[in-house]
Amino acid sequence: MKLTLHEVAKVVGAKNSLSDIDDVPLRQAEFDSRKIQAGDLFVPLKGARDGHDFIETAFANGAVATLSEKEIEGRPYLLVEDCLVAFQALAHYYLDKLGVDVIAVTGSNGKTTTKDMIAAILSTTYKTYKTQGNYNNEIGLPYTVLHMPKDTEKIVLEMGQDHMGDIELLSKIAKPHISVVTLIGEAHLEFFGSREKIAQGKMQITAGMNSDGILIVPDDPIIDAYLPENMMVIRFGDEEEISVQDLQEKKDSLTFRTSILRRPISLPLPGKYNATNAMVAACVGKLLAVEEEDILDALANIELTRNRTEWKKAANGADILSDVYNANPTAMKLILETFSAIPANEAGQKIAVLADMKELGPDSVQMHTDILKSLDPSVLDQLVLYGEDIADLAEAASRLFPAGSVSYFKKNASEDQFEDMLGHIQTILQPADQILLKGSNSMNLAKVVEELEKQG
Ligand code: 2GN
Repeated sequence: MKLTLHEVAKVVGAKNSLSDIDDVPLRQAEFDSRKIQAGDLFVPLKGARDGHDFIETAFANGAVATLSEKEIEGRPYLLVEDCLVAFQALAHYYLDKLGVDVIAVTGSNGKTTTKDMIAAILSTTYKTYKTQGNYNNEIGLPYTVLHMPKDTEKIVLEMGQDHMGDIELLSKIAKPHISVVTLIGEAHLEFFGSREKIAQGKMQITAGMNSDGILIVPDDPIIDAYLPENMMVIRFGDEEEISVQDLQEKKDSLTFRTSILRRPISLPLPGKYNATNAMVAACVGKLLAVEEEDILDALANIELTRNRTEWKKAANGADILSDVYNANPTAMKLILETFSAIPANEAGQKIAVLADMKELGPDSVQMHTDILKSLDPSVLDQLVLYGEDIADLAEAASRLFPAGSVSYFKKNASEDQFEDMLGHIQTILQPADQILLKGSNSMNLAKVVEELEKQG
């Protein structure tokens, strides 16, 4: 990070005096005290727990300073009204300071794939950085920005929405030059209530754009009402100038033509939606003057980061919400809230499979048990808990839920009931169900998802 402490103080409007504090260069900004290294700035955010409780751990791990909403004795800190607002202001400033060109991507499915494809194409020609994992919300986006290398020229930012207004905020922080909306999804998989609302929320991606902005959107008429008049709009789809033609699909690859490029595009991925994603990515490449040769090369060799928070389908038809990326109490509460807010399918159950969150320190068992507040017996039909520190949660939940709806499977140094858990899930999972899976990477829930996808 190319920022010093006093520079940050100015940007966030620190209310305390810095006369006794050295203006040191900052290495990185972190909100999870487990990630703090020597020279970092700690940003205490309110998640499942208040980050201010972990300020001392952050200093023990090497932080040189912290943001704080309250006064602190004996440690360098910057007093601010709201640490999240300060964090976002800092990201906004940093993009501007480094003069980075911003490409924003939103959409229901395929935003991660499209983001990866755009980044792969731009990387052939420019120093390019992109959103990592699912860091696409009001915390993840500023985090991504502050973690980009100092020589970044183009940044491809994924923007997710959980509530109306989320994308407006992200767009105003990032001020995109080019924005892509990949798809307006199905209302039953998001909790906006209607496709109109989903469309409206996504189209707020223009909120932070100027008249030199370029918006790339599907031909879906649902967005017609939200098209901006003060910037260039490019539409893609079967009846548009930019469309997928002569699509040839094989088992795990495809080729197609599009008016954007002279030669056909080859992709080592199946699925018509991937052709559309690649076409849109090629379009961004063209707009930013990447050679056709480089665009084709990048797409032919594309490697996707597995998105672990998108909806998937089980072989029996059930909807899977798989999220095994962030192992912390906040992420677990957030995903439970998201999952619980989505209406169940007709005659379908809602099943939550939760596994241990690792490295939570001495209060780990308590932090697992606190998850109880996010478990609603009137919403969740089945609860499957797996691990060691999660055992007390299983105990507490079985008192709250109807008999037979909570099951616990052990995993500790001497015993692992993984196969029993998998068998149990396969037994209870019906075609109309929705199932959430969440836990630390090392708990291997990814394997459960994989099995559910291929079973039968
Ligand atoms: O959902 S997120 O993961 N998110 C990140 C951004 O992109 C999108 C997804 C998310 C995570 C969000 Cl949105 C917000 C927050 Cl605040 C977090 C987050 O990191 N939360 C964390 C905690 C909470 N609540 S990380 C973390 C690690 N911490 C425990 C609590 C916690 C480890 C820890 C354990 C013990 C001590 C200190 C830290 C300790 N110190 N014990 N005694 N002294």
